[in-house]
Amino acid sequence: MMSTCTVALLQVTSAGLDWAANLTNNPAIDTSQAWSPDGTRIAFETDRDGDFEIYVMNADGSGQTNLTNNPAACDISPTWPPDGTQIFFRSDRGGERFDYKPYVMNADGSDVTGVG
Ligand SMILES: [Ca+2]
Repeated sequence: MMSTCTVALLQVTSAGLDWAANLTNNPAIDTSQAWSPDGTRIAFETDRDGDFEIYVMNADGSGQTNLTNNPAACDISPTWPPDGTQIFFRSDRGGERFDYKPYVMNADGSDVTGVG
């Protein structure tokens, strides 16, 4: 499935797609994987719902959870701060399509806040 978000994801690499496909076992594009600082969880972006969202899963691929759950925006590029309590990501939810701004949320997807 190619969503409109996909067109803007120039950073997607074939290596990243292969890696994510093996672990998530999902035909959608799963990429931008980011390990939590304690090595127990992996955040990633996926268009499996027809729109890019930030998901998190356990290191063995179990417990895949949609954190951003916002079908009106592209949510991409998750990263963890050193304490692992939050996830930073980029989203165009605040303005024009593909005008990505930085956001942060708790690691469970709550309290999404714009950064800067
Ligand atoms: Ca989204």
